[in-house]
Amino acid sequence: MASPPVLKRSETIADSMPDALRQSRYHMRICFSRFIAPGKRLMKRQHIMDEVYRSIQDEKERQKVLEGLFGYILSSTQEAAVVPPFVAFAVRPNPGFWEYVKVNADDLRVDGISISEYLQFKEMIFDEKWASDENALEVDFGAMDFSTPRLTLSSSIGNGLNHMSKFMSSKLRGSSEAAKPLLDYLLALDHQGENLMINRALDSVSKLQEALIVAEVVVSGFPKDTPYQGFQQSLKELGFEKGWGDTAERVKETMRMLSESLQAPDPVKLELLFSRIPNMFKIVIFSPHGYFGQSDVLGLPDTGGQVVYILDQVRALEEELLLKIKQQGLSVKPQILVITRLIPHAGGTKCSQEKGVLPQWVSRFDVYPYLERFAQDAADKILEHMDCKPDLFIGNYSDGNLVASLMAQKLGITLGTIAHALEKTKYEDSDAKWKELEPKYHFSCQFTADMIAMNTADFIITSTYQEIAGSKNRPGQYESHVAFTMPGLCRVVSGINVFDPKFNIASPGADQSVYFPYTEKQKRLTSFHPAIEELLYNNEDNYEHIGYLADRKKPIIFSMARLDTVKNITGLTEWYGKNTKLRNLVNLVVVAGFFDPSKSTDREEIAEIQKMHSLIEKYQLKGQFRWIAAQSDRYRNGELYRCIADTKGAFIQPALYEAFGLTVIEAMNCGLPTFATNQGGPAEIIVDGVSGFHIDPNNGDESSKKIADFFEKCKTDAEYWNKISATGLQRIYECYTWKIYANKVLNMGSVYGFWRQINKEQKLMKQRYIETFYNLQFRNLARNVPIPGFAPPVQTPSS
Ligand code: UDP
Ligand code: LCN
Repeated sequence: MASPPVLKRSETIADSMPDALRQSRYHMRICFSRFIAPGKRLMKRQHIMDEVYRSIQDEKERQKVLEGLFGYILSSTQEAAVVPPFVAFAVRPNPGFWEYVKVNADDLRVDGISISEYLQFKEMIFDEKWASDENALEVDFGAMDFSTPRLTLSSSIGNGLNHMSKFMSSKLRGSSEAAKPLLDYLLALDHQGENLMINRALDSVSKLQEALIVAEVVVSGFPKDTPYQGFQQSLKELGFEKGWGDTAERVKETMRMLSESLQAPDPVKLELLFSRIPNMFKIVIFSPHGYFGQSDVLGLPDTGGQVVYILDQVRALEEELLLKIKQQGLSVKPQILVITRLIPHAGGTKCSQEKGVLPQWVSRFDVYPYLERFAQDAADKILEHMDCKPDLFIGNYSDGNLVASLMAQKLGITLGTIAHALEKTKYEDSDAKWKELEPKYHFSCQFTADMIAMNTADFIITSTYQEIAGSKNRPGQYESHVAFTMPGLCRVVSGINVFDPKFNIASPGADQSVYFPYTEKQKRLTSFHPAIEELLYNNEDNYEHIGYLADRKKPIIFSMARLDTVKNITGLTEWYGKNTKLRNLVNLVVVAGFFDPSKSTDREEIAEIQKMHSLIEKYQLKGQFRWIAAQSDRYRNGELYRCIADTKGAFIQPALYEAFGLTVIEAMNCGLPTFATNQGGPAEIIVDGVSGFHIDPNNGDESSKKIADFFEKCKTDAEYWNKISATGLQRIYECYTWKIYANKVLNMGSVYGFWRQINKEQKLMKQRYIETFYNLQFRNLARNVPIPGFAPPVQTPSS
C-alpha cells in the first residue's frame, strides 16, 4: 500500500497529540467522553468544536485549550470517525498533507494509524460487516507510481509542467546515451509520412550534435528574416527536415535550444524547445452528453459553463495551433474535432441533425451505461474523419474523461482531462453514504469513472489551485479522491496523488470579442440597446421579466446564473431584501432560470423558483428589483454586462460554491467591478480589495454590507469605481485569457507526450491495473444504472 505524503515537519500529529492532550487532561477527558457518548458517528470539524464548547464552559479555560496544541490539531482536523472507545481523526495540517490518528477516549492513548485503518474506522459507522471483511476490495493506484517524480511542497501543486521539465532534463543529462530518448523522439516525428526536423541520416546523438553546429553556421549566413525555403536545401543535405522555424532567426534559435539541451539540458530551455517541436496537428475533444454547439442554446442544468468553455477552448486552441504551425515553417492545416452526441428529442434545437441511437437527453448522472459503446463508435468515426491517429485527446467532465481514457488506452494517444466540477465534493459524505444516494446519482459509477480517468490521464488541466488542493481549511476537489471509502463497494487507499506533476493549472478566459470593456465605445453593440433597455426598465411583467426599477438613476447590482441552489441567487435576493442601506443605494437585477415552477422538471430548480417569488413578496422588492429569465444570446449578454457598467454598477456572484466561475471573468472583462464568492475558484480569480472583492456566501449580512460600503465609497470618491474596474481588467489580461490557456495546454500536450514515451514501462503496468478495475468494477456498476425504456448496452465481461 502506498503511504501518504509525509508531513514536512519535525513532528507528526501522532507525536504531538499526547502532549496536546496532557496539557489539559481534565478537560480532554470530558471532551472525549462527550465525543463518544452518542455512540458511533462521523463528526465534522464544526461538530467537534461545538462539543469542545459544550465541554469546557469556562471561557478562559476554553481559550487556553484552543490556543494550545490541541486547538491547532482540531483546527486542522477535517473529520473524526467515532467508534467507542476510539475517536479516529483525519487531520490535514496543510493542503495535500494528511495524517490519521486514533485516540482511546478511556485513557487518552494516541496511536498513528494508516489510511486504510482510518477508512475502516469510518466504514464501521456505515457498514460494520464490510469494514471487518479482510478481503474487502482495497484500491491502490499509488502502488504503481514508484518511479514517478513527486512534488514536495503544497505551494508547488498545480505547477506540474515546470516540475516535469526539471525531471526530464535531469533524465536526459550526462551522456549521449541519456540524451538518446530525445533523439528517438525527433526521429519518429512526422506528418502524414513526411519526416519533420531530422531524418535517418542523423541517427546518433553525436551525429545530430555535429550537424547542428554546421547547420547553425549555414543559417547564420542568411539575413534573420530569410524564409525557410531560402536555405531548406542546404539543411536537407545535412539531414534536417522542415519544422525548425519559418525564418532564419527562428530556425537558428530552435537549433541552439536543441544543441544546448543535448549538451546540458536545463528545464527552461527544454520546455521552450518542446513548445517549438511540431508534434501537434490533430486534437480531439470529448463532451459526450451533448446539448452542445447550437447557437443560442445554453447547456441543460448539467452543462452550463462547460459548453461555453469548450466552444471557446476550441477557438483558442485553433488560433494558437495555426500560429505555432506557421512559426514552425509548416503549411499544415490543424484539425480539432469535438465529439458529442446527437439528441433527436432536441426540444427545437439543432442537436438532432442526424439520426441518433438514443433519442432522449440523458442526465450526467445516468449516462454511464452508454459510454463504452459511445467510445467504440466514436473511435471509428475519428479515424475515418482524420485518416490518421490524432496527437492529443482532451476529455471534459466525468463522462467525457472516461470515454477519452478508453480511447487513449486503445489507440495509445496522449490524454489530458478536465473536470469543470467533480461531483464528489458537492454532496456531503457522498462516498460514505453512496448507497443512500445511488438510486438518484449513481455515484458508484461516477467516482469509479473519475478515478479511471485521473489515473489514465497523462496530464490534468485544472482551472484553479483550489480545484486540486483546496485552501487552508477546505480540501480540493481532486484531493478528496486521495483516499476515501464507499463501504460495501471499495476502499480507496490511494486514488490520486495531488503532488503528482500531472496536475496543471490553466485557467480559462472569456471570449474577448464578446466580453470587452464598456469603455470601447466604437465596438459597443448598440443595436442591442433598445432590447436591453426593454429588458431592464420596461415596467410591465411578462414572460421575460418581472419586477421593475422605479429609480433609474441608481446603479445596478447584477447577477446571472442557472437557478440552482448552489448558485445562491435566492441568497443574494434575500441579502438585498434585508439591507435597507443597500436598497437605497442600488437596484438589483438578476438573470436566472424562469418564473413558472410548473415548467421545470428539476426539484432544486422548482424550489428556487418558488423561493424567489416568496422573497419578492416578503421583502416587497418591486420597484427596486428586476428578475429576468435565462438569457442565451452571449453577444447580447456581453452588452448587458457593459450596460450595467454604464450605470456604475457591479456584478455579484454569490454562489455557495463555484468550481471556477465563468461569469466572474466575463463581468471583469467588461470592466464591471465584481464581488464574488470566497468559496471556490473566484477566490483565486479576484485579489480581494484589489481587483474586485470576495464575499462570504454563508454570511449574507457581512457580504451585503461590503457591497453597500463599496457604493457608499463610490459616492464620495468618484475615482474609486474606475480604479476597481481597471484593476479587474488588469488581472484578467495578466492571468485569465484564452491565449494564455491555449499556449499552456499545447505545451502540456508536447511535454507530457514525450514523458509518456520515456516512461513507457510504468505507464503500461498502471494501464493493466486500470483495465482490470474497469472490467471488473466499472462495467458491473454501469450495468446497474437503469434508463427507462432502454436496455443498457454494456456487455458483461463474459459476453
Ligand atoms: N449563462 C448565460 N445565460 C444565463 C445564465 C448563464 O448565458 O441565463 C452563461 C454565462 O454567461 C456563462 C455560463 O453560462 O458563460 C455559466 O458558466 P459558469 O462557469 O458561471 O457556471 P456553470 O453554469 O458552468 O456552473
Ligand atoms: C462548470 C462550473 O461549475 C463552473 O464553475 C465552471 O466555470 C464551468 O464549468 C467551466 O469550466
